[in-house]
Amino acid sequence: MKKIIHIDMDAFYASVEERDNPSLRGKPVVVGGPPNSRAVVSTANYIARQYGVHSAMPCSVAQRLCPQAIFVPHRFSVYKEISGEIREIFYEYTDLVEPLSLDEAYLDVTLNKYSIPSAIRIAREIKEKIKNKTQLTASAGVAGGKFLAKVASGMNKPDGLTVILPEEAREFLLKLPIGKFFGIGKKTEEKMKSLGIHSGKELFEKSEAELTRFFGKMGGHYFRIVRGIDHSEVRSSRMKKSISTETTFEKDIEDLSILKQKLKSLCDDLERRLQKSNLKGKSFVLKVKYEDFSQVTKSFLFNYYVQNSSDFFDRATQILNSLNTQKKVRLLGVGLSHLNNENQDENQMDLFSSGLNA
Ligand code: TTP
Ligand code: MG
Repeated sequence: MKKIIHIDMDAFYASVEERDNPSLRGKPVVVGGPPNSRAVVSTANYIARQYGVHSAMPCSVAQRLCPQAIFVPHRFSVYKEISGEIREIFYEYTDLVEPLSLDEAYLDVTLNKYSIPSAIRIAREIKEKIKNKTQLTASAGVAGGKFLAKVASGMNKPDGLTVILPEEAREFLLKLPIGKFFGIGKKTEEKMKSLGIHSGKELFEKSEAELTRFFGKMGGHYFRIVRGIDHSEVRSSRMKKSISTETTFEKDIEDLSILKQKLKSLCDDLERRLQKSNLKGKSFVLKVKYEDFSQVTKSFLFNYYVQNSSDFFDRATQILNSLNTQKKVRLLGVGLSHLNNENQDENQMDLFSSGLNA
């Protein structure tokens, strides 16, 4: 049985702003803006959330819901720095850390650097260290798999520590609303509900064959997670070999200028992913799949590490220009490998082998 911890900072950006500006405390705070603009809310503190303000809502709507809210602009460099600080705390315990965003990560502490047997104790220590180092609170979830750990961390926010023991998992999953299951977004939730599946209980009652018929490959996944079977690995960014993103178009595309626009947004997305994992790479790859499903990948090796879209977009465009223009394009993908984590990789292997020998 694995021991997984999911850590998620509480109202992250907003809490940072309150920390650094005490006059905001006790008031509804919205990070994003300016108010009355088309900009969206990045996050709101818990007071503002009581008025219905939430992430991704247009700021104009947020202001209407909560006219007394104080809007503060982002300070990404500060959030990134804090994110680095909390990751260092995680790495004290294990290198098996999978960050999901600046404020959130999975940790596999089954084997950990201090050989602490209790994942609950580690979670408590990590929360305390985060508090001491950053003056911010985090919520933690502890369970035998990633999915349950993530649900758990959201259950007692803020400053929560929620444990789902293996013997409690079954009952917990049966009661869980269907939209809270991992891999079930808004669309799938609707589809589940139209099939009469509103919670884990009804999901549990469906056969694997039935679920596969309705949901394809994901059917098997839903069948397993509702039974508490969740073997997905914590994938350490320190071990990542490449970072990539791709998109299949709703309609095959012929027009080169449209393809270039798509390529631009893919490159921007790749940049975001690289920044999120704090990684850079040297080998750029463009993947193109055509309407007849034939596929080409072309790569270009930089002699320095790149992370920004502006560094690799021109190169990507050149590659795209050099390709077959007769066929319509079904899918575009971009990626970077030769990442600047390769030495860390070796360190990790060392730590692991000594850990296992101990
Ligand atoms: P979350 O962890 O989703 O939210 P949160 O930390 O603000 O609140 P909670 O206590 O519920 O965890 O996201 C972390 C940060 O990511 C958040 O502070 C701001 C940013 N963010 C956006 O910029 N846009 C978004 O749509 C979301 C969801 C988050
Ligand atoms: Mg959070």
